[in-house]
Amino acid sequence: MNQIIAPAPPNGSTTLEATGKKACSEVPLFTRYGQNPILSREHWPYPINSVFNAGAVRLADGDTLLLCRVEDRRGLSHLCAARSANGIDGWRIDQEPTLAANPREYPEEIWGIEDPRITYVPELEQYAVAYTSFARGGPGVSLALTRDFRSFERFGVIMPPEDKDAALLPRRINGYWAMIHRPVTTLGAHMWISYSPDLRHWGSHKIILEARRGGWWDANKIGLCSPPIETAKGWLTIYHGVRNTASGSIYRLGLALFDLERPDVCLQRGDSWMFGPEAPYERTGDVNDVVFPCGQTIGADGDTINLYYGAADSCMAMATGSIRASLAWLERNSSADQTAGR
Ligand code: BMA
Repeated sequence: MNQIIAPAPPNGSTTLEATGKKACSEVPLFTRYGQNPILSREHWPYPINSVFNAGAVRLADGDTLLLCRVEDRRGLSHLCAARSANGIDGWRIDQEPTLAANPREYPEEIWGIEDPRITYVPELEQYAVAYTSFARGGPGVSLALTRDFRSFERFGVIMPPEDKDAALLPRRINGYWAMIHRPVTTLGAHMWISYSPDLRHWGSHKIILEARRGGWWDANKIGLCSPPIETAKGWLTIYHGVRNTASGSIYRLGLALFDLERPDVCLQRGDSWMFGPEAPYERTGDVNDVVFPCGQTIGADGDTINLYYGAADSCMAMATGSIRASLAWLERNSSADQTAGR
């Protein structure tokens, strides 16, 4: 009988352990909720195709609100709110779209609105919802403010096509609002930051994180996932990276840390991905091999990350992680020269 024996590492070789680094598979940073998916089209009070890529927030009354991207049976998306006391089940779903495209007043939305990221802004005492508006020119970034997820003040498109994957930081930086977003330019599909005095006029654009190149998991395209989490060490940021393969794209998640007062400065960037499509509902759906978070809530302990993510563009799932563990993972798994693509 043939026996395959792994060769012993040569003397003096450097193992991952010896360098203090760990392969991503050894460190399950985020743990999937056992009864995923938490929301799918069967839950919906009206006929839809799919529900995915929800923004998330903990409301003042303690409820978790997911502002879900809902794709109707024309293939166009709108946003619909689902509320739950424990953020896992018992969802109370709005009986009709909460925020629907309004192409008459906002022609940039003729093909729908998608992928909201929610930021609570204490100075405004409102939630800022940055979402993708989709029309002939391609996807752009639109913004709305709301106090209650029932009525919205719409700002229209604030970053013209092609742009998406945007979230507002919760406070001004040196007097200016800051928005992270992902335009596609001749330079590629990288993450940028832009600043505004009034949330309407945006400038001082700068690349903050580049897609890597070649064989890397985050070659080709990257984009912000959920809004950055403010920690003592910096803005802890989950981003997605897209690897193009012969059988399609794989959407996986990485971590980066940006300076608190200079959010254009990347302090650390993980080399490996820390979460990717493995479960059946992530591997198979309308778009296979996609995990796509647009929001998280932080637990009462101030450390637990409840990460809400769209799976395979078909349903909503949840995984839990820890801010402390994520920062420690970044310490172990990042190397120098983090901003640039390699
Ligand atoms: C991205 C976005 C997401 C989607 C993903 C996978 O470009 O459009 O909404 O989940 O592709 O299809």
